[in-house]
Amino acid sequence: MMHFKNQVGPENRRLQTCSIVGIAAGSNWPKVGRALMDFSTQFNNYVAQTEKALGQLLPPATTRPARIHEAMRYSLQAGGKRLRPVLVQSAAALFPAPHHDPLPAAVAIECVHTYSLIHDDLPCMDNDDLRRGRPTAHKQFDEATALLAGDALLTYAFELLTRHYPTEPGFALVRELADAASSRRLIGGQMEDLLAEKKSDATADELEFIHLNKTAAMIEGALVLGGLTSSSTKSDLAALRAFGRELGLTFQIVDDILDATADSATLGKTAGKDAQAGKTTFVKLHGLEGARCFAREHTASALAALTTLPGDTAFLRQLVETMLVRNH
Ligand code: GRG
Repeated sequence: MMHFKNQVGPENRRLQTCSIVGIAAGSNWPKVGRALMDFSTQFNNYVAQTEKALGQLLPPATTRPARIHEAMRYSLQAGGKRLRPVLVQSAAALFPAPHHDPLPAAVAIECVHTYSLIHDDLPCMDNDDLRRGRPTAHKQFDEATALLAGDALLTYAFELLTRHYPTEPGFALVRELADAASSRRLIGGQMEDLLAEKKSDATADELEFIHLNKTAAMIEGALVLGGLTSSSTKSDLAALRAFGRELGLTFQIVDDILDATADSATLGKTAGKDAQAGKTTFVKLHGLEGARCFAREHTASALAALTTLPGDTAFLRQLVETMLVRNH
């Protein structure tokens, strides 16, 4: 039985009864050859813009005290999918000019995301040795430096927003990012995750809270930041948020599936940790096939949310379809 709250309409109810044959079932991904090329070129383009902006917008590694600035750059420039910066840029691109430059907002959210990864890896939390294919920040430096680098990245994100958007839309951007990273959302999701881990029999409701906040909040936030740097309306922002919520849930369910099925080298982080820790995940609650079915269901909801947005949504459509079949 599927306990995860159904967020959507009739299309999803159809998917709840889908015959599950594999993670790509129901997706038209393999059929989109040419579009796939365009999508990956565009994705790589957004990533390249992000890398360039990171290099330019972060304090130089030589800034005194060099150790903290080296640690900030070490974790931030270690790669990663750059999903959130890509979402900021692709959401902004939906709307007609004039635009504010979305890149400082893209870098700001990547700073907050990276802070959360550094802190999540600390011995007092997940105690992990590997992140983005490299030793975690506390392994490479030391615990105190890693803690401070995370703190510094979080603070720096807001400095960036106020410096690059001193008038409009600075206030709205700060508020959106603060909300996504807050004790009700990112930190709240992490807190419930830690509590759930201790009892290792979390309910579907607890799992929903954790994923909506620990994972989906920052994905929603990225899309809304992009919309705010552009000429979006209130209803566009609501649609971006709805899309982000469903994309975030798809992303997390696939993350749970990968943790159970992929190897550490492919993931660039330690695989199989969830089962080892007896953690409640979509896979534990619903089994691999049930989790795959849910991932397809939330993909369908994300695609439905896109239909109310203006502009060319092909990139975001392909992104959610790619998320469903990603292998890392
Ligand atoms: C410490 C406040 C605080 C929060 C930690 C990020 C996080 C919350 C925990 C990491 C574990 C986890 C599975 C989080 C869910 C969100 C998620 C899948 C993060 C990883 O994001 P990716 O895959 O990472 O986009 P890269 O490295 O590609 O940027």
